[in-house]
Amino acid sequence: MVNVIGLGYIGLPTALMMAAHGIEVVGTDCNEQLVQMLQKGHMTFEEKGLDELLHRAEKEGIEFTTEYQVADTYIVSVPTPYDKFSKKVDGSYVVRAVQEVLKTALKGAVIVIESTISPGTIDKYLRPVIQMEGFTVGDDVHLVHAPERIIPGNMVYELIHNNRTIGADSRIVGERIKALYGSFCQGEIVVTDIRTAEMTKVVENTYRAVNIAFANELAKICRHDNMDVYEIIRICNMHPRVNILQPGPGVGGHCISVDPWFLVGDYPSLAKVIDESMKTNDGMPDFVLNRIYEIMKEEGLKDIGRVGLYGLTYKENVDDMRESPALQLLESQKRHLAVELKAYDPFIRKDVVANQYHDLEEFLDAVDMVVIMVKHEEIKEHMARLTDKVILDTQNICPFEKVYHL
Ligand code: SAJ
Repeated sequence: MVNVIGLGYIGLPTALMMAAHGIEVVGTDCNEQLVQMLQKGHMTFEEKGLDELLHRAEKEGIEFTTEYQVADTYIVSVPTPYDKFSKKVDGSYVVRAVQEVLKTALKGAVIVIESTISPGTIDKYLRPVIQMEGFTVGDDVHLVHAPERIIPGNMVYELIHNNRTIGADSRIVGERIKALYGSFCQGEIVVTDIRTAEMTKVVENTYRAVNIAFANELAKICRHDNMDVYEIIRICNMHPRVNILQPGPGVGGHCISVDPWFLVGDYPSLAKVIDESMKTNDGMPDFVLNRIYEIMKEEGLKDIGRVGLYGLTYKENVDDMRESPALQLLESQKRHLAVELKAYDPFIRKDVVANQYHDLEEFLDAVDMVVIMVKHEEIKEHMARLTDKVILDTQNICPFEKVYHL
């Protein structure tokens, strides 16, 4: 039986996917409200295809509880927040989850860590904790790192089709977990050692962060001399060995905006390119703020209260606001004691910022300038409603002739 610990953005889809493929799964989470919702058959966040997967998993008998189960396999997918000052990962949730697992684990059980951790965490923290509890790694329990790779917005598809990495101390344990993931994963599953698996996860996200930073830097260079960064990237990408990502208002989410800092934190004198890239990305919300002021001046707009941000989530078509560039921009504005901009996001139903609207029409009626922060499908479908607005399009989706860009 597989006990999935932590039913958030990664643990829940993984638990559902395994159950839907005939594996006996119990999902455990300390949040009682969340567990109750799942027990009643309600999804806890919005993601394409997950409702249907929940129903399939329910039919196969998945259970949700706040209790750790007696099991031979555990998948730990609890949060790993990071400290913004030290740039180090806070592994305390993972440590606590593993300590709890030890209380119920069958002899020889495998504890699979899916949570993103900084390279070396398993050696530095988890092995000693397990030993301190009186257990022997490799005999009483086994450790595996199977970093998740799915992208919010396309999780169900990617769970099935992405290649995966399994880091284990021994081939036998690695193959056992490979077979478990192979029950639903059609991609190639590579078995390697734990340190390599930890590093690959962070390196993958760092590669993307550096590539986005390059695009953001190009956007700034092009702004300086009035060149079209999108056209330049488009043409460069026609070269067979060039693949530049897109500039944007900043990098959000819990991964690409966070993981590369682990390398900077652990190797400060070596990780120079990564450090600069992260600073470039982190500076983008302020760059957008400056663009707003420049454009307001150019257009003779005086009232900052009639400027609105479209989109509060960290990217399109998800309801996740972690490290979102829009929130960073509003925070920065607040620090400068400025009147906060108006804001609207179709995915955010609770009030999370001042001057927030919950209806697109009302939002548009209340503003003269719209800053497109996120390219949700909704705004693409209602583009015609923006014809009488001054537009700063940070996502390059607006087809009008007169549009301001980054
Ligand atoms: N972004 C840009 N320009 C781009 C692409 C993205 O500015 O060309 C921005 C997005 O708007 C967003 C941020 O970057 O704010 C990150 O979005 P994303 O779609 O690139 O990635 P995430 O954070 O949703 O998911 C990433 C994925 N990692 C990689 O692609 C290497 C996913 O596969 C991982 O599972 C996930 O991190 C994770 O949990 O680690």
